[in-house]
Amino acid sequence: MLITDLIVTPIAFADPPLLNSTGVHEPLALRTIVQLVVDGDVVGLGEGSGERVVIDRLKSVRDVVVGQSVFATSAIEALIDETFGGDGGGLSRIERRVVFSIIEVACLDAQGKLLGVPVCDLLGGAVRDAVPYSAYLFYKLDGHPALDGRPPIPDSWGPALDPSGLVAQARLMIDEFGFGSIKLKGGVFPPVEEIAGIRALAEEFPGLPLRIDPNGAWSVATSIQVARDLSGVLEYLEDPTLGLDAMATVAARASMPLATNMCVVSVESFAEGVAKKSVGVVLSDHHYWGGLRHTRELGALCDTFGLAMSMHSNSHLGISLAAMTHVAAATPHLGYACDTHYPWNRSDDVVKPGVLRFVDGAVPVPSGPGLGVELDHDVLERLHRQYVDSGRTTRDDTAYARRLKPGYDPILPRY
Ligand code: GKR
Ligand code: MG
Repeated sequence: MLITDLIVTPIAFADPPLLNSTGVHEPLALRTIVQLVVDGDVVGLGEGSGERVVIDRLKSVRDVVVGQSVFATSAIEALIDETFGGDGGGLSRIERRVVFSIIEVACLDAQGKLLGVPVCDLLGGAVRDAVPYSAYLFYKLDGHPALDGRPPIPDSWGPALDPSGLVAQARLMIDEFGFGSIKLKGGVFPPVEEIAGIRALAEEFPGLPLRIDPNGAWSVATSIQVARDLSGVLEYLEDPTLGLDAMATVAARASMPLATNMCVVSVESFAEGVAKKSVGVVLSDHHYWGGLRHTRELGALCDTFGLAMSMHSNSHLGISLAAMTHVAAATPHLGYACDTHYPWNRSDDVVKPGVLRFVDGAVPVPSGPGLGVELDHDVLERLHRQYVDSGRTTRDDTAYARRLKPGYDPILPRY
């Protein structure tokens, strides 16, 4: 059962103008879809970053991956490490794992299809039938404004620039998806305004766990103040400030646990984060941690060192959602509803509708072989064309924000 081809297709899909601490989401988000062919017949799917550098690296390992057994993911990882590590380019472990993760997921999808079992069974089996996700709220503009001759791009979400806009957005999401917890992407407005947003959500949705993530936009002093103000209101506070030391200082004074997808991001930073007591919750992400099996290992590591585990996301489509759902289902230690951007991007999904659905805020684990989702080749072709026509090769929220508001300064910490 040998890998006979690796097809790498960059795509671009519609994304609303979501605000964060570094700028604004552009009208198109970039992603890469991988089709890994086994014995010229079975195709495993993978999805990951659409950054040009990742696409180039994926293409450059094609010859290394082709000819390997689809079951030999450890050997494939070693070959990718050899290609890019040390003398082979000196890439960091995280950079190598970003490449490997997309290929590993495609291998697991193909393995599942060959064996007639779902991917979660290849990870030890599901410990939950459905994976809870949280409503991921963003401050947002009322559609992408007209720019350089391009007409405005409206969307159905409406603006969210104050507490009532956030509450309206949460209502839309919860009504449609049934989410049982809420995360707010912060770091956009002065903390006092974002605290008011969280309080409005707490009032409107009593009992729903709440989180805020300003992506390091706050100083240590501001983070401590916000932690005090929101004591008893947040289930966790995500990346209020930057770096393991600053996070440790805040963690020592905060009543709620601190969570991160920014300062504990690898095995190396994990050890340092544990020693410094920087965080209480690690946000896993199979795209960065090296695939589904390494994510499960991260669960065991967190368990061993007394840390909780949740899951991070970035703009993504259904292949990633399926992979996230399988690994979350098979990771006993994962104890919080996971993040997902899927509601923002689902209208442009590359997988055929029907399998991925939200029931009371949770995605039932797909039961078909492999990831259980099917690629829609027409949509793939359309999104690839969109990618080519856009001329884009990288995500740059700051550059886009500056085009909308000249002089925009993303300096961190900002408050
Ligand atoms: O989509 O703007 C965004 C988020 O800010 C994303 O880029 C982050 O990586 O969601 C992520 C997070 O939790 O930090
Ligand atoms: Mg985060």
